[in-house]
Amino acid sequence: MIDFSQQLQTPAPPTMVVLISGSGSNLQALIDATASGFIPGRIAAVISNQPDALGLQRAQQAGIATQVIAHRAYARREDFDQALIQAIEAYQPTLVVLAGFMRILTPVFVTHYLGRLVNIHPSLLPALRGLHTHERALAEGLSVHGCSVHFVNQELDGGPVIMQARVPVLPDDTPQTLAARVLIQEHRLYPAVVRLFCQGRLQLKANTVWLDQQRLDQPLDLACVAL
Ligand code: NHR
Ligand code: GAR
Repeated sequence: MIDFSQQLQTPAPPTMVVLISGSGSNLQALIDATASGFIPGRIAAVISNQPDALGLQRAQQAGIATQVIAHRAYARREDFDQALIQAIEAYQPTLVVLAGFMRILTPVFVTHYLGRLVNIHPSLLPALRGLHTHERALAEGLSVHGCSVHFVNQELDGGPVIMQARVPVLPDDTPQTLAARVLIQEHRLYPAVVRLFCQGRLQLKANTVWLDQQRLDQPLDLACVAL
């Protein structure tokens, strides 16, 4: 007797939990990309550390479960991170996505989700780690700026970079005009990376990114990948 049951079971689609702190425009790009089928996965929940984050409304509009875990309610960072882990675990996600999430995560959190935790950062890492990247890009007189998606490890904004997108810095740029130009690319970049992850093509091994079972020796460039 031949057993066909394995073939008949279609694998469950990858599940994501998205962490936000603010407007959630990157979240919206991910919602749209899952709705269209570009990302073969589903967003199970959106969690914010800020009770008034606009992104919570975007999630509700899309019928996605939301939760607020206010960091202010916790005396220690580790306590906040434990509460976050507990909330996330209810969804058993394949991937945890930081999308404009503004709290530094402690080793207990990063270790728990190592290899399935990604962040989008508004600079061409390793340049301009930390905050206020657009101001600093202008102050340093950079002619090229952009955004990066990386696996999160213990080193703040220091995890291995998966993919980047570049934008020119223009003569009359202000931090606001530059941020807006970068954000347009973020909304293309993040779905592209999350799609690869959900397709099972991305892995973190020994602090290195692997794509299709091959080590990446430099970040992918959004402009050069076939989507
Ligand atoms: N956590 C770890 N461990 N590693 C990373 O690479 C992380 C992270 C948490 C968030 C996003 C990051 C960014 O892309 C991110 C990457 C917040 C801060 C920060 O200083 C820095 C970097 C990032 C996010 N946060 C202040 C804090 O005390 C709070 C600032 C605020 O609330 O406005 O946590 O840029
Ligand atoms: C984005 O530019 C993102 O790269 C940046 O905050 C913005 C969030 O926008 N992230 C960080 O600076 C992380 N520290 P969004 O809430 O509209 O997605």
